Amino acid sequence: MSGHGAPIDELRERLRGAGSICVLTGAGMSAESGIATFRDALTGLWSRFDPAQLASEEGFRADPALVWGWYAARRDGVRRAAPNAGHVALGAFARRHPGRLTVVSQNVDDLHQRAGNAGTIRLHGDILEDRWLEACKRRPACDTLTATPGTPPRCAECGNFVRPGVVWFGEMLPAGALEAADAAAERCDVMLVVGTSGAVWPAAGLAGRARRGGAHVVIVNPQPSEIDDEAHTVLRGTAAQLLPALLDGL
Ligand code: BV8
Repeated sequence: MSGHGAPIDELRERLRGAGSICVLTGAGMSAESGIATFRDALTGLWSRFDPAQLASEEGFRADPALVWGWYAARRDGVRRAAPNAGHVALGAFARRHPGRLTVVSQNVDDLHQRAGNAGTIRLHGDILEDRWLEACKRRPACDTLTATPGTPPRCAECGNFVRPGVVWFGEMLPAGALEAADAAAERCDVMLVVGTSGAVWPAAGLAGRARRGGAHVVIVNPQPSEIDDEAHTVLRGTAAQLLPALLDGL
């Protein structure tokens, strides 16, 4: 045995033999890259901002400058951040074992992609993407790149606001993303649930779907989460510590 300690060694054997592995990630996956999580009491975004006020269409319409400013600051943070050892371990495993690993993320950053998991299923969109608030009625549609700079930028032709390409509360997830995530959860032999409080739906439901599909569900989180009951194994540690321990060398 490689001396990672019983649960890790057992899980490594299980992962070594797993034909299909699904990894569901949340904000905790990017915490060690310096991106604030949402709920962590002191440092979390929600301790300083009201999600309904900032991550919703109503909130944006009520104060476009406030919400755009908040996303602009988070975008800068994402651009300055780098994938951590957890992202890197997932990217390296995917390179060694093409087609065996599916990453499903709630995160709107691009750290999984930058670490080599180009096929990451993005449940909640992409913070670096620009979209029109209203669907542009012109044909061809106006390009957000031509928008007049501002907070937020606006269309010079029709005054339409630019908004970030994320899924706001009350909005449907991107077409196909939830279906693809459901399918990956359903077919996986092992699901690693990394760095999520399990508070946001329908993403949180994927752990239960994997368990009901017969998968061995493992939670990686230094704190208890709302979906710990779905896990067969709970590892109290961080993404950057435990993912290399679980995957490196396999
Ligand atoms: C929808 C993009 C159809 C924007 C986000 C069923 C029950 C209850 C409510 C609902 C339900 N179905 C729908 C709802 C409503 C709502 C919802 O879930 N509300 C919650 C708050 C109760 N869901 C929706 O609105 C979804 N849309 O359902 O559409 C519909 C529409 C209307 C009505 C019905 C149905 C859309 C949800 C997506 C919202 N957009 N992000 C943006 O980023 O600004 S959600 C956002 O918050 C993130 O993407 C993420 O998903 C979530 C934060 O959760 P986590 O990622 O888990 O992060 P958190 O900070 O909470 O926890 C971090 C964890 O990491 C902690 O546990 C911590 O211990 C751990 N950790 C810390 N450090 C580390 C670590 N772990 C490992 N390593 C470390 N180093």
